Amino acid sequence: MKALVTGGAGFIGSHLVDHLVAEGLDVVVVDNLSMGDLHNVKHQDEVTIYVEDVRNEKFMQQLLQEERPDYIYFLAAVASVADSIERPAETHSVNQTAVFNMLEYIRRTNLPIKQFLFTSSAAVYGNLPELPKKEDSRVDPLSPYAIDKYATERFVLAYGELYDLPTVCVRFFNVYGPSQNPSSPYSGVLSILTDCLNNKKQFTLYGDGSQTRDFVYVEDVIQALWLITKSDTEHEVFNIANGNEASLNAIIETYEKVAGTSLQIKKAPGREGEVKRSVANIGKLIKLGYTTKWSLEAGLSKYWEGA
Ligand code: UD2
Repeated sequence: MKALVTGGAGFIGSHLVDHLVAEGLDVVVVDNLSMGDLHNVKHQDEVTIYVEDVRNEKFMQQLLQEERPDYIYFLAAVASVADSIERPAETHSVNQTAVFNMLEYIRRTNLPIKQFLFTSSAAVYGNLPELPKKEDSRVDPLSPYAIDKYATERFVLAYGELYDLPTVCVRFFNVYGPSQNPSSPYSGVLSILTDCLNNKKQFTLYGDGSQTRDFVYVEDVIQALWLITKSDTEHEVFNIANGNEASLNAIIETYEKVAGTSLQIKKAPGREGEVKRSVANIGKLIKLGYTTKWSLEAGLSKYWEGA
């Protein structure tokens, strides 16, 4: 069995690649290294890596013909709401057009695949008050990023139904863990907190810290992705989260305890378009056998150990 992972040198992608290699699959990675890093890929001698952009349609078509993957995990994305607001056309070309082009090519050429998994985001839910978010909760995508993710989900599912393709979508909540790049102000807050605690840097807290998030350790995310693959599920959407709501203040307090050091905090106004509360219902995943192995404290301890 062979798996193609786009974005396989990125944060979540590289953890997925490790897992797929351990499961005995042949793994092919496409990554343009815009956020990813080849050092993230542990078993480079066992993985075929193409440093390429998923927007290079000709290249991607040739790759599919030559490699003929059974499983396709589409993780390549500009994973930033703020970027999508600043550069909507460019982020659209990655977050939607590249995925659409691949699906269309698979349809036109009848390429046999076992699963096409698209990674979407909790961003699709926007700021509506219903909590916890279920996969069939109302959506309210507010940014180009969220609109691209939601619209692409719909393409992926419609292609699945209309052309009998084995497609599935996941919505990541706030994923954290080793290899998450802290270099941009829009990087995951836990990668920034780790960097600040480790290097005695000042942390900018946007808002009063009462905003909540559902943080899920990357190993649990990989567990979820693999369960979805093994279950041969089709035409479904799954939340991938921990199922617990924690405020940023509580997270900071827990992380300070874990790290045994205190954070220097500078307060700043809340970010525009910020989601106030976020937590997932993970019942659908649990039905597939998902059990969260990492509480926030355990995940933070493990993350801190390696930092
Ligand atoms: C997450 C996703 C984003 C999108 C969005 C949908 C990540 C990294 N981002 O954004 O891609 O799917 O959910 O709603 O998972 N914060 C600070 N200081 C900092 C950085 C962040 O106070 O230096 C705050 C930030 O204002 C927010 C919280 O920490 O309230 C989490 O921020 P984040 O960027 O990690 O994730 P989020 O939920 O905004």
